[in-house]
Amino acid sequence: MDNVQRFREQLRKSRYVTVLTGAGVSAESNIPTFRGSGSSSLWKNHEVTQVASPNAWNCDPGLVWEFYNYRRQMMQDKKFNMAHKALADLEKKLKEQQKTFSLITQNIDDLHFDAGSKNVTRLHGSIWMIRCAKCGHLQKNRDVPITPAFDQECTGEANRYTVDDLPQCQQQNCTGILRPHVVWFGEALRKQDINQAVLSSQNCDLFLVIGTSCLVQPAASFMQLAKSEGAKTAVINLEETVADHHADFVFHGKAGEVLPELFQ
Ligand code: BJW
Ligand code: ZN
Repeated sequence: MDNVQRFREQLRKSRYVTVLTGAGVSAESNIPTFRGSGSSSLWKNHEVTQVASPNAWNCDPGLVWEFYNYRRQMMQDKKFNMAHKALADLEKKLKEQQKTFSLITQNIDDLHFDAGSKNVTRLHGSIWMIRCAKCGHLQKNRDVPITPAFDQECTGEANRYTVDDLPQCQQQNCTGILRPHVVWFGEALRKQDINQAVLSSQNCDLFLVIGTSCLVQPAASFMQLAKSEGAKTAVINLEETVADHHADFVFHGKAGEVLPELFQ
């Protein structure tokens, strides 16, 4: 039996499947990854991980908003791809068989939802939600530009925007500014999201790791957690990752091509 057949057999036997996805799943929708080939680690000469940080927010929230306004503009018309679709179809099929499917994603683009996935935990938030940096009030928002002030060409220039240019909280007596509802390095993930991810990692019998470099914690540790509780594990990635040598199955290739074949 070849590896694909062995995997399909494992999938058929499994009663609880948990999937962790990362930026690679959206790469075929033309959303750049953070690391690895084809990634864009620089934006206007700023390291992406430096602009997307609590420190940048404290120093120059206008620059951070210029970056997220650019990302929202870039993502607003992106469509889900064959990888998202294969995962949504798998969830539907397992549900019909009274089995359980959990999807944990590090992606902020919401494309899993667009493809029809239901049981999704967004570990790093959503680019289409904003929250008050002061009172925490959370809301959906798809405005592009985020305020009229951002309807101009990106420059990445420091201190270009003033507080008046930024989106303001509309809650009574709150003077806070609104920020993207995403998780930056050094920030805590939401407790309920971590709890959900831990539970579905511990309880599954098959754990799939798709399109993530497995370098960012705590997401990177969920596969080990699943494995330590007895789950079989599989890595699907374009390139080799640090998780490969811990996995029972490794498939190198584009998620949009590999997943439909594996889930046949
Ligand atoms: C394809 C493909 C195709 C391409 N098909 N594949 C323990 C030890 C050490 C450090 C820490 C620790 N615990 C916490 C930390 C600190 C930190 C961390 O992990 N640092 C590491 C770098 C070491 N973690 C945190 O700060 C987290 N907070 C936390 O844990 O709080 C408590 C705490 C804090 C501090 C210390 C201790 C505890 C928060 C992490 C937040 C991550 N935020 C970002 C930005 C989100 C917002 C935004 O987008 O603007 O999330 S960073 C970025 O990385 C983004 C991603 O979700 C995340 C993961 O990236 P991902 O998805 O893996 O993408 P890539 O680009 O890395 O990989 C893409 C992969 O796809 C590649 O492998 C390609 O080959 C592949 N690929 N095309 C299949 N077609
Ligand atoms: Zn507020």
